Parts: sequence; C-alpha cells; structure tokens
Amino acid sequence: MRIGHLSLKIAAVFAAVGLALAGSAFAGSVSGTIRFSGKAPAPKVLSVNKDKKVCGKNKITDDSLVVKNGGVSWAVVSIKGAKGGKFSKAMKKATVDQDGCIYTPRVTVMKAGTKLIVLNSDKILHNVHTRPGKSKNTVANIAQPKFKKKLKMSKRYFKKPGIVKVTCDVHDWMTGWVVSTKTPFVAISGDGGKFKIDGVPDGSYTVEIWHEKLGTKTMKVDVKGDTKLDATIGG
Ligand SMILES: [Cu+2]
Repeated sequence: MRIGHLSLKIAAVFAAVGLALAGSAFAGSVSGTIRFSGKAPAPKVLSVNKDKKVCGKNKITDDSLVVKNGGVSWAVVSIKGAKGGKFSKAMKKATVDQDGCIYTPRVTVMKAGTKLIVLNSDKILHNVHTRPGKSKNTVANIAQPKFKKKLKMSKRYFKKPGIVKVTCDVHDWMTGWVVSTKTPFVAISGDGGKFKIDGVPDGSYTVEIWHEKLGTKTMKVDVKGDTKLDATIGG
C-alpha cells in the first residue's frame, strides 16, 4: 500500500512538471505557401503618362496580382489571438520608398500607432493620400515635394489596426498598402507565395489571409513547434 501510494505521488509530480513545460515555453514558426487556384495572369505593363524621365526609367507593371510558380506574392498572413511576441524593428519603424514612381514594398506591415516613414527617392513631387477603408483611420493627404526626401507620417493615420490603401494624386497608377497591426504575428508572402512567422506560442488559432485582389480567407491552425501551413486563395 505504502509503496503504491509513494509511486503515485511521484507520478503526480512528474505529470505536473510535464504540464508546466508544455504550457509555457513551447513555440515555433508557422510557415508555408499561399497558392493561387487560378491561372497566373500575364504581367501587364502600365502606361506612364507623367514625369516620364523618372517614372519611365523602369517599366511599371500591374502588381495587383503577382503569381510565380503557383504562389501569390503580397498576401498578408495574420495569426489571430496568439499572446506575446515581439514586433520587429521593421514593424516598429516601417518604411516605404517611392522609387521609380512605385511604392516599395507594395505591402508594408507596421505596428499600430507608430509613425510611417515615406521616402522620396524620385526627387519629384509625390502626394501621399491614404484610403483607410474599414480600418477607419484618419485620412492623410500630404504633398511630398521633390526636396523632401523623408516624410514622417503621424501615428494618428495608423492608430487603429486594419488595412490602409496608399495612393498618389500625382501618379494615378501608384498603389500601396499598409497593414497596421496590434499583433506581431503577421507576415507578407514573398516570391512564390512563401511566408514565415516566428515565435508563435503553441495553441489553436484562426489565421486570416488577405490579398488586395483575392479578398480574405480564414482558416484554423494548430501550432505545435514549427508548423506548416499552406493555403489556396482566389479562383
Ligand atoms: Cu507620385
């Protein structure tokens, strides 16, 4: 009896230690590919009818849907409800450049309520005009003359989480997107649709995938250490 009681006690202690480990330190990356279900569109070259010397330097293509090897670029992948995590420097000091009359990058992720830095490498007049849409942030409409290399946009324009479209009133083809987020567990798909989000605590979450042309898709993910997540959007 006594021996049996003791071993039960030991087992209980081990179980408690095991639970504590599982509940705290385990996290992993969530990575995978965002695939396009349709046929990849042929890249379309846009006609440049203004500031040709600068804007016509490189061909400007319609990048609203970029598909390579079946994977979609510029899709925003967010994991909802995961606790903790740290914002990268790139998210706390998000920067967009206007170079060759396009926004680089096309889609930027920033920590909600921080400043957005907008560079003007073109040395011509641009005008940053935001369309906050459902995010309901304040609209920005700011001229950035050729001598203003760096514009620090007030954090009030990106206070609320959500997706803000950025356009230029001087060059009507210019389109960019800024994702203001309260969670650091957000990534943008790159070449071939690949993405990776680091340090996600183990658990079950909803994942939201947004693309400017293909809309929003939600799915579930069970994170346990490094986890694969592939998704198909569009079609
Ligand atoms: Cu412009």
